[in-house]
Amino acid sequence: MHDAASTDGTQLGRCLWRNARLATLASDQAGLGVVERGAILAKDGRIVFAGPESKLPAELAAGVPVVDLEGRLVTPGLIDCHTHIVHGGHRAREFEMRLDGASYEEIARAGGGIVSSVSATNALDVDGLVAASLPRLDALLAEGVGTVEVKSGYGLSIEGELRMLRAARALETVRPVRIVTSYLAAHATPAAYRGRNDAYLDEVVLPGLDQARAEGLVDAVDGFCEGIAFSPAEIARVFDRAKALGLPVKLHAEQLSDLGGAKLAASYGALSADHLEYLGADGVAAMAASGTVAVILPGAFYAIRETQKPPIAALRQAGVPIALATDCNPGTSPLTSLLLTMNMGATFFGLTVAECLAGVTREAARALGLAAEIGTLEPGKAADLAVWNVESPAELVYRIGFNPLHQRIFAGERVSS
Ligand code: DI6
Ligand code: FE
Repeated sequence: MHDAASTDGTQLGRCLWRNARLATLASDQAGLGVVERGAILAKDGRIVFAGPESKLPAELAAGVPVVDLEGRLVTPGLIDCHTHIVHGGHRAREFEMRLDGASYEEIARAGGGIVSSVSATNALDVDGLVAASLPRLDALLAEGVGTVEVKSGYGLSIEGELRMLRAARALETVRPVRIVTSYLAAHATPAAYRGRNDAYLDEVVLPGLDQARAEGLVDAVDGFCEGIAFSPAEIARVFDRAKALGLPVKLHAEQLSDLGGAKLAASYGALSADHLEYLGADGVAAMAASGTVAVILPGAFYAIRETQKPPIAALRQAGVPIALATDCNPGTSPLTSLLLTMNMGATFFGLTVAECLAGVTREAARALGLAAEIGTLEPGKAADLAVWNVESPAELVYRIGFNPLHQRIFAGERVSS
């Protein structure tokens, strides 16, 4: 983890922020869990108190540096729980092809899409991948993001996938951020294995997962369950290996069609199923039963001009937790704004302000298996905070392309200007 260098004189990880409006997102509170005239006390990078300043025991705050937030809004540090920010090159040419009428699927079947990012990614070493990713990471951090999930999936060879995961881990050493990695070799089949998915699984995906696990490079295992990618049966082979290695799973599911991917993921107790435009009632029921989080990705919906919306009302009715993420990737979602993602989640899919903010904090943490560590302003959680120049939490969702961040706090240290 990056050693956050204190920039406002507070001792490492110790500070009292007072005179603030807190949106705690605490799960035992209705809506945003707003606390007026609130205070947050952190010690050793963790929250020890978050609540009305009047209830803060004086002895607890004795000798701790104090910062007056002048009535500003404080939320948990934002969490982008689904990104592909580590990759080489771009796909602007395909963007033009789609403007000329080609569909995402047609481009993929013609050898474009994910496979076309592979050569640009594999042309870079770890340092090159880190350098290529930093502008995307910095754009996220500038909007108060403190945790980013990063997938492999553009190497499509054992060494290429491991290199991507090493680069993802390296991002934590050069920026004050928490990086969570997902192994996504089952993203697409490289040209050498075209039409031979099982051979690709046997010779690359599964042995690559073993090596990634052995090197401590992987926190979860992901896959792309789709007609242009992998079948439920093929994904099940990857998930069986993940299970044998003691790794949690998640899945790109029902993005372009309903293959029963979310249901399969739920049967493995998946942390999340992501995209879900074509999710059916059986998939909703399976996710509700397993506690699998629905990660909604409006950037991809927008960029490929999808018309089928994910079944938000059914997910809400069934009590399925709903998260939001950028899906930042060069093909279907070259989006590096979690604030704009929230605006899209509300405007396209009818998510409420509270659902959007929970979707990039508490529920995003849940989608990463980190609900005990981050995602709310509660004692015991990491002191990751975002301080905003807004009067109302709704302004964080309502604006389009505007960043009202005042300060970002990571592990109890101010890390932004
Ligand atoms: N679904 C997506 O939208 C991205 N990956 C996936 O499984 C697309 C990634 C790309 O086109 O580069
Ligand atoms: Fe994705």
